[in-house]
Amino acid sequence: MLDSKIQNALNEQVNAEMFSAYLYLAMVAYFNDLGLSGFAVWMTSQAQEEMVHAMKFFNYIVERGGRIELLQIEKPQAEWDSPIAAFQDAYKHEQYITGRINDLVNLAIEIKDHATNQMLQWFVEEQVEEEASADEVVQKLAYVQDAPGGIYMIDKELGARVPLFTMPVRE
Ligand code: OFO
Repeated sequence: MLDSKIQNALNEQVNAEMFSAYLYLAMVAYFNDLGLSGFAVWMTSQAQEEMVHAMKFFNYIVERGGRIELLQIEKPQAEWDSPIAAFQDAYKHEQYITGRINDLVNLAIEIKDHATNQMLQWFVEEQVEEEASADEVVQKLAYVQDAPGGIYMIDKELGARVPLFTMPVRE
């Protein structure tokens, strides 16, 4: 049985993960609009991962006998000034999510919920990767400084990311 405080916090995390998916889908739309299909493929995979994150929290709450309450998902930003601005936002967003995961761990420890703490360790590790992968693209984009040749190369590279599951992607 889940303590009500942690149940609410985990329930809110389902919403935060769904918002992450929404934010990255907004970036998919932005990149498609720019004709950067490789960037869009990369962000589609990222959005898929976020849906998986949301379902991990969802399933955990159910498994522990908790009750899900789906909350309203905030409307994400739709436009960015440049590809690097979008990726900087993705990196910033991942740092924000890391903070949320750390707060959840702190709460689980505070109320001595060892099972939740253990489940959250997967996310602690995942956030290291999430921050690193967004930051890696920011660094590459900073390196090419909007030079069309460089953007083209990065687009090709990002387009090679393999999606988690099949979904219609605009090529
Ligand atoms: Fe991108 O890690 Fe979940 O939100």
